[in-house]
Amino acid sequence: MNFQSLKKIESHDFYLDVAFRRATKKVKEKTIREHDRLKKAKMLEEVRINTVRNTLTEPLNKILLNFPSLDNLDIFYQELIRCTLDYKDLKKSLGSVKWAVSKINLFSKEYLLKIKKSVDHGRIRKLRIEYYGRISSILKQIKKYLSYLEESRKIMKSYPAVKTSVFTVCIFGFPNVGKSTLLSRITDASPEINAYAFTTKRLNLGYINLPGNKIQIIDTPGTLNRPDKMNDIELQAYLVVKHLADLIVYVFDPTPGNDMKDQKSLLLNVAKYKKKVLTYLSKQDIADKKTIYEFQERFKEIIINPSVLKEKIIELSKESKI
Ligand SMILES: Nc1nc2c(ncn2[C@@H]2O[C@H](COP(=O)(O)OP(=O)(O)O)[C@@H](O)[C@H]2O)c(=O)[nH]1
Ligand SMILES: [Mg+2]
Repeated sequence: MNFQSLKKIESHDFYLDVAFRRATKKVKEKTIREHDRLKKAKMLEEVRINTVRNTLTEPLNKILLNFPSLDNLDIFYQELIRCTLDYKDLKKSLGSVKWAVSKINLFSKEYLLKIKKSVDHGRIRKLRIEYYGRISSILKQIKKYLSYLEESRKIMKSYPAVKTSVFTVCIFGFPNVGKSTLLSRITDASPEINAYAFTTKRLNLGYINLPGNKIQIIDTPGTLNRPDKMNDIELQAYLVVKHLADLIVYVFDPTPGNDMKDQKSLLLNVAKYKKKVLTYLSKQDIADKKTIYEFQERFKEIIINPSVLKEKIIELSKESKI
C-alpha cells in the first residue's frame, strides 16, 4: 500500500469557490441560438447547475477513490491507522463526503427539473439562489470532515510503503545498538545512521532481491522496554513484529553501557509474538573479546557476521511458504 500519492484535500470554501466561479464563466461563454428568452434562460441555468455539480462532485469522488477503503486494508495498516488516527472519525469523514456527493446530485436533479417547469424569469432567478444556498449548505456541513481528512492524509503520507505479501524480516532492539547499520549491510538501503539514540523516526525498508523473489527487511525505530507507555513510533515497531514479520532479527550491542540483562529482557518481550528469532551481535569490531565471548556463551546461536546473517535469512525465506 502506498499512501504517498494521496492528493491534498482542500477546504469546503475552496471547492465552492471554484465551482461557482467556473459556473459563472461557463454561462458567460455559452452561446445559445434561441429566440425564446425564457427557453434560453432555462438552458443557461442548466449549464450552470451541471457545471456546479460536476466541479464539486469530481474532487469529492476523487477523495473517496484515493483514500484506501479502510476495511480492505491489510491489518497492519488498519492498526497503524488506529494508533495514529481516530479510525471512527476517519470512517465518518469519508461517509460524509459520500453523503455530500449524493446530496449534490440529488439537489441538482431536483433543481434542473424545477427550472424546466418554471414559467417566468423571476422564478428561475429564485431557484438559482435557492440552489446555490442548498449546495453551500451541503459543503458547510462537511467542512470539519474535509479538514479532518486533510489532517489524516498528512499523517498517512508518513506511513511506510511496506509490502504485505513478501517474506518480511524485522530488525528489532534497543535504540543505538546498530539496527540501521545492519540494514545497510545486508540490503541496498541507506538509512540514516547516527551516533545517538532515536535517529530512526520511522520504519526503514530494505530489500534482498532474489531471482523471482524479494525479501523485505524492516529496520524499526529503537524501542525501549516499556510496552505501557510507548510513543507512536515505538508502537509501529510492535505492529511490524505482530502483523508483518515472518522472522525477527534481534540486535544485541556488546559495547559498554549496554546491559546484557536489559537486552535479554526486551528479547523475551518480542519473543512473546511467537515468531522465529535470530540473534545478531553488532559492533564486534570494537567490543572487547571477553564480552563477545560472554554473549556467545549465553546465546549459543548468536550471529556476529552480517554476511552469515544474510545467508541465514535467505535460507529461512526459502523454507517459508511465502
Ligand atoms: N564500530 C561499529 N559501529 C557500529 C556498528 N553498528 C553500528 N555502529 C555505530 O553505532 C551507532 C548507532 O548505529 P545505528 O545503526 O544508527 O543504530 P540504531 O539506532 O539501532 O539504528 C552509529 O554511530 C553506528 O556507526 C558496528 O558493527 N561497528
Ligand atoms: Mg536506526
